Amino acid sequence: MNAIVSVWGFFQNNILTQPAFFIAFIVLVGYMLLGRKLYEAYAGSMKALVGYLILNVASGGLVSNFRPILAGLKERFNLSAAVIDPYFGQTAAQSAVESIGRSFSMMMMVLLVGFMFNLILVLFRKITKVRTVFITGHIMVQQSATALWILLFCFPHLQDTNIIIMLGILLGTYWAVGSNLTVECTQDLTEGGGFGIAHQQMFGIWAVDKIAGKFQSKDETKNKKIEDLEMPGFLSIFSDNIVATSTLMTIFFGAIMLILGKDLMGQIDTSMDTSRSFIFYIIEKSVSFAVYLQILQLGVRIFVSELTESFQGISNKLLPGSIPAVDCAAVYGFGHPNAITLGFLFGALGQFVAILGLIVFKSPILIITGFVPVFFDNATFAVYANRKGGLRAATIITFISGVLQVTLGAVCVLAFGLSDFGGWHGNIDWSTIWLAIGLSMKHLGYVGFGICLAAMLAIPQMQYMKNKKYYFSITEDYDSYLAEMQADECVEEVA
Ligand code: ASC
Repeated sequence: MNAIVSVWGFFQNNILTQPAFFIAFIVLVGYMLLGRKLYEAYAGSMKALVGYLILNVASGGLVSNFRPILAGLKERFNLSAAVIDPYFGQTAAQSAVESIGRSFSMMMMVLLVGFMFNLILVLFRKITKVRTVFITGHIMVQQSATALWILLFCFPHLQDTNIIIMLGILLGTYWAVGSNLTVECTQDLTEGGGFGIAHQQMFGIWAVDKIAGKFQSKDETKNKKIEDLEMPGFLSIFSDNIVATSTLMTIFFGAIMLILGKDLMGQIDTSMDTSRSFIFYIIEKSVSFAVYLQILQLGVRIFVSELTESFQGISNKLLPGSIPAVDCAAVYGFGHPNAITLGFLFGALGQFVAILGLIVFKSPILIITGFVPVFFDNATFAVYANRKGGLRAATIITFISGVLQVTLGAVCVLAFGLSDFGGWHGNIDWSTIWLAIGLSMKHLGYVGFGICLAAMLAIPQMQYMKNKKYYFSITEDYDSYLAEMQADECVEEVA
């Protein structure tokens, strides 16, 4: 028994919660199940590992460079405020759990039960209608932490084992159902990329995809996509994504770094060479945003193709008809690069307006913009929104999302008793869906838990009822799904 526990512990620490190795492992197993030669499976797995590590260089670089700059505003103005960001959220959740004398180590067990429950739901997909496996390990860690606090906050007297089982089932359902919701729009966006999204805004992506089309004007000429923007005169240089991103980020982060000042920036970034000009430091730091976005797209291109191909082995032999669900950054290689930049900027604008609102209306809780939600949620929304609703949808939706992230983030801090802990998860699903789940459990107890679980499990059933014919073929064989859809559309037109 001990041996099994330690083997599992090794797997969990080194593979399951490390997306790069988990994906490399899946690619290796997938190719072997497809009957490929061992050296071919090895080659594919190495490419997936390197591709994902390249993606990590980029998303890790974005997070570690730009998160402290935004959070520095809290220090600069000596504010007592909650930073809405999952890294701060995880720390706050851990402190909150420990403040009531409970053990935070339960979190890893919750993750394990949740992941297993996701697999069970996929295994019984004929009944559950779940098609996706959530494989973004570091996100599972952050979400298990926040959800652990929410559950303990609602059921403070529940024993550890009961917490682990209840929360494992609830989280596993959220991972399965949420990622399953992103299948249709992601397959369309990536033209059969063969993956869904396993991140912090899965319900958000579904909602954005549903409403984006409503932003289309009846007058066709007014419907501009971000890629169709033709800028007059010198502005035409901004059609180039590298020029646009570097310039906009220099203005945006440059203004914030000037507000923070050279001394505070020197404390935030200890690698800063104080003998160099602050202005050149600011330019270099800001344009590194564009550098990381380029790297990110390279990494995505490398690992996505290996994962998609090899996963057919898993879906043929182990989990029929399933697809993997991965980090939201995986779609950044499929949308227009300027959508990513604009989504971030309009999300930030929405957040700043909302923060001003909190100050003006003397909110008891102040919020500080956190980098992960404002960038990764809104850049992702803009990519999906631009496809269905063009520039208007991408900018308006991300602005509204920014406002909601701040206002509902403040509600969550209050509702979940986190004001003394300085942080909240902040991503949109956590300030909407999980706010609702938390409130239901707080006020209705176990009945609330049951309602939330049943409501989530009903979602794939409703998706299936609406689209019985293509529901499984869109993941099983995208090309024949497309061919059949087009044939059906032609028949309808003729009729
Ligand atoms: C998150 C988180 C990150 C980023 C990354 C985006 O929620 O914790 O580090 O988003 O996954 O690629």
